[in-house]
Amino acid sequence: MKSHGKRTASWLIAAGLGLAAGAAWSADSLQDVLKARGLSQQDLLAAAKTYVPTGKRDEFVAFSSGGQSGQVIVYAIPSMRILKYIGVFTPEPWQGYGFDESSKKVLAGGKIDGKDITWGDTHHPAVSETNGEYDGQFLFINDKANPRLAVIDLRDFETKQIVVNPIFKSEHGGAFVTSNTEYIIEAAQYASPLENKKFFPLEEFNEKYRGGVTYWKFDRKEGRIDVAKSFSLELPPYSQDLSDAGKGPSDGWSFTNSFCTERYVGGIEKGRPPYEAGCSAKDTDYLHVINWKKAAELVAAGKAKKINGHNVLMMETAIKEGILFLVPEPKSPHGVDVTPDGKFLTVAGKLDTHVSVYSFEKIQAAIKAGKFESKDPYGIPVISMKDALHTQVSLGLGPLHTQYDSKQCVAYTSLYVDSQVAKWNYCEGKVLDKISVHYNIGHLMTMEGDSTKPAGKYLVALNKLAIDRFVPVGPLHPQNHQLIDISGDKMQLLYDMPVPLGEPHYVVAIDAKKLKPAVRYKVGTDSRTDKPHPGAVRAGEEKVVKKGNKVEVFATLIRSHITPETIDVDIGDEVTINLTNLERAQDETHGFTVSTYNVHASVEPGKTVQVKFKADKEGVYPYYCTEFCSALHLEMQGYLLVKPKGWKPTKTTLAKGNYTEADYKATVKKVADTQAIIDSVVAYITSVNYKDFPDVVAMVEDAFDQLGKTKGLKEKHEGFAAKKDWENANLWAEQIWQYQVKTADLGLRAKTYLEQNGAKKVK
Ligand code: RUQ
Ligand code: CUA
Repeated sequence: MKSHGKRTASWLIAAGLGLAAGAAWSADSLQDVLKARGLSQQDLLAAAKTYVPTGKRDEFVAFSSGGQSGQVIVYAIPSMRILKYIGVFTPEPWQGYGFDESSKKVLAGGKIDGKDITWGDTHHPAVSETNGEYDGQFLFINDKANPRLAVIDLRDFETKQIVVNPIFKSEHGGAFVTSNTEYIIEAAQYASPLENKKFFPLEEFNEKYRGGVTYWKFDRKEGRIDVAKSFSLELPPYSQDLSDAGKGPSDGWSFTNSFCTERYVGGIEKGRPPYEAGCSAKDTDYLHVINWKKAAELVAAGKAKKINGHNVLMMETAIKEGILFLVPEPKSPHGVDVTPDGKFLTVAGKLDTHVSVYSFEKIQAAIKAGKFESKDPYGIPVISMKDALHTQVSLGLGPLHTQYDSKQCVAYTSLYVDSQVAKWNYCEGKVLDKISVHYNIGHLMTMEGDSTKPAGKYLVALNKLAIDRFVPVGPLHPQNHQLIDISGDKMQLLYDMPVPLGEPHYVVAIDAKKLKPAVRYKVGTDSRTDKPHPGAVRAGEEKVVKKGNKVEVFATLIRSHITPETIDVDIGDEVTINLTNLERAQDETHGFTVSTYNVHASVEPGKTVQVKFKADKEGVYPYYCTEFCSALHLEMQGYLLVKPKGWKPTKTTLAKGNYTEADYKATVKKVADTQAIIDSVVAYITSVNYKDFPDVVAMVEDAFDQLGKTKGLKEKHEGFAAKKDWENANLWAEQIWQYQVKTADLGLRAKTYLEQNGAKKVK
């Protein structure tokens, strides 16, 4: 312990005096490097376009579906550096998600029929919008396998809510938001009876199975979905697929693709042709055109039917009220994507080489004129394709999804079979450029490319296969996201990024400047409810309350101790530990775990988290902070003592250390030396314009906060010294040094920051 302290002291001195050697650049010239690494000029250009120098930040932040991991992956563009995984449908230990009580409650919102579902097939993330533009406040994502939708608050990048679709058994066409995030759209995929747990044989598919679209009402002030105000629209048992909300002139409407309008039921095991054959037999499927604004009014007027306690507007009502229409679209279509101006919708053919551009104006004209070519078997009016089409463009094989550029009329469509991205003009209906990707692209994404104001610049191709692109890591390959420069006339491939967490179906990217996440919580906040946590305490209020076999601990965390440092319980006690992080400093998160009790908390500055378990095994269980938060992180520890039945103490004092007067004097000297370093760092900081750097101002505040904690300790150690209690005298002096170390650590960090960011001398 003592020698560790000494080493730290000399390290501090070295750093404080600026003796640490800086890394020197090797003498290679650019040409040498190109030659040695076998790089071309083109590679160099691509590298320069993606490289974000140390200390600098990226321009865009991407939120990627984490596929089967049930999480969200956050990465930055153009560097393609991964910033974070957000636990959504799946427990995520680092963030304590699913290991502390509040986050368990969020996950419990995703239980279906009383059962935990601890994975998700996440597909489509969506950023909240204001007037059709990304506003950076919330993120939504769906789970296709278990029809659920999650709300993530971008103020802290935490999942706040999971809702289960009350009538579907799967859902693919979500999450898509309306222009002002009034609703989050979620369309069913595989038709099934809407009434939960009702059985109907496949022979009754046409009569009893149904699809639909759900409109989840979003309460922006609460930051939560309002389940009671949400509703669905019953639709035929066509496999409703991707959706999009109208914008501008088409605001108030939504569009949902479908496939398998054949309503074919397979049975390959019985000798029937399989689904894939029967579901692609017809030349066209249907685009559903829905007036959601009117639908919401009808629901409010009591015209919906309750199914599983949820408001469902039945097809019959929707047809009668004139809010539901169909338009044929080429064979097994996939994406439907409304143009930034809201005037057109592009639909990709998947099994057709065309992208079809529908005109919203023409669709409206047909509706107004009552001009329909037919009705589907359920009586829904069908607008003819030619009455609705603006143009069709042959792009290539397997068109799937479309995104838009900041340049007028320019769109990009992924071509799955061709493994290409096509750049084309949707106003004039002509192809502009094509680029090969590797391999078999699914979605693609441009910056804010599905909003009313796409930002252009970059495109990411989300390829379904990586095959030979990376160092092999076994039969399961990473996914491959490829970054493409779209700023010029020709697209240019810049970078391959392996994604090793699941198949990300879709990504959205937002201008990084629009995100303003907090660095700390108001002290005592339960981050999952945004409310004060009942278990929060302030410094000095820590306590252990025992009632019968229930033990509740109210603890605090701050560099580098957990208060309390011992927790005594009897075997069988139910233990609840509330932990409040008292730090105000940026990035001073403490973690918490108790050996072998499967609890873990991530306690960011200001947060209060609760963990709970039954102390059902006698023994000694260390608990500690799991984040390397300070030089004395390893010492941020304590013991949970689980005593057996009837145990009585025989020894009542702790072992003493052998501290002498000389030890005490040495510690006092160390304190004085360290104070001199602190003073010199403070002198440097105050000699420059540190007040112009908000991050430094925060560090300086934190440093003085740490130093402030030494108040009264000098009197304390001197008091013990007067009584020749060298143990207490030495240890309380040592505690001053602990706070000094943290102060100096912060001061040095601030000094380095100032030196690297061009701080200027002030008089
Ligand atoms: S879709 S398969 Cu977004 Cu192309 Cu899910
Ligand atoms: Cu707190 Cu480590």
